[in-house]
Amino acid sequence: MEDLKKKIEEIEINALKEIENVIDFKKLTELKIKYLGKKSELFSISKQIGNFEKEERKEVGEIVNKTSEKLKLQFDLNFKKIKKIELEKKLQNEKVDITLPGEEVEIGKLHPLTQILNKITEIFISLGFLVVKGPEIETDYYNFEALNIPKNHPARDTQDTFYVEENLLLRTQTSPVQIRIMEKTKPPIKIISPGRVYRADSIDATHSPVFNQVEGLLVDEKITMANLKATLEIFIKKLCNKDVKTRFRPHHFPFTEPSAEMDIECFKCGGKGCSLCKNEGFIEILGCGMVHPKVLENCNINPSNFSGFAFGLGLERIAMLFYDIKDLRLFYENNLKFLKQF
Ligand code: 2NL
Repeated sequence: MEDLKKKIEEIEINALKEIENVIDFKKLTELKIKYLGKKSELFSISKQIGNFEKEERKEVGEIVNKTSEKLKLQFDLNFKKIKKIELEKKLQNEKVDITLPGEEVEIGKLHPLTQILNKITEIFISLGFLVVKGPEIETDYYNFEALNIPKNHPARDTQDTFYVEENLLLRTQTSPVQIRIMEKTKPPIKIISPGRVYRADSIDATHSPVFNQVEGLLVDEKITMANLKATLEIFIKKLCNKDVKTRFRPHHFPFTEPSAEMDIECFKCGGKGCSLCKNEGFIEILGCGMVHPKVLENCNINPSNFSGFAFGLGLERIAMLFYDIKDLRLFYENNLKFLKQF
């Protein structure tokens, strides 16, 4: 009995000594099996407890339990120590040097055409207009017929318009979007319709088969040319951020009557005459007019009760003027050297 007690004490002392400085996971696991596993001395002693007298059984049992608890505790402590060391190692490896210079993130920006479009859109929204979009493939009816463009008009020629089928074409202006709105909306109507339009042109410095247009339309009771002029003058002042002289020249469009083109005083020479305005002193900005009564009728709006004005401008043309760009192709080439300037 006393021998056994001594034996257990020895096991404890040896084990604690052997465990003490082990901080290797594999080694510690092996030692745990050696001292506490199914083949350990302590386990085989606990198996023999049954052979002792009742009194001794209790005593030996307590000692075996106490020792194995003590060893378990020491193993746990060491395993924790190993975990902590490993975490510290990991953190050390992942340490970030916050004194290193940062990597520059290149910030993109909006395309010059988008910048101009956003500015135009914001101005008309501030005046109470809604922005509407529509299909780029249109029927002959919405692109021409409803707009009072006669069958023999040159714009309808296959030389000028891209046809998909006999009756389907790529829209040549965004007016069809507005026709669709007028068909299903009772005035007042106050809208602008920006978007891509198509013409069968060859590409050069001032022509492209695809370009962008912004059209506007206002229909209500008692709308006159005075409303047209006031609205477009406010628009151009806001776009140029200053008081600009305007000029309305008579013109002809099949869908407006009367029709006009609006010019602004040349911002390069201030009206004296230069290369930009071709010695005119004025630069053409947009086309406009009072919506033709036939167009209103086509949309089931009675021209005796309602009238309206409309206008259309080419986005690329405006952008070229404002940024002094001589070749429209630059807008479509995605050359960063060009785009970064805006
Ligand atoms: C241009 C200028 C213009 C319109 C577009 C329009 C739209 C409807 C009814 C009447 Cl739904 N007019 N749009 C009006 C005047 C000029 O565009 O240079 N176009 C070839």
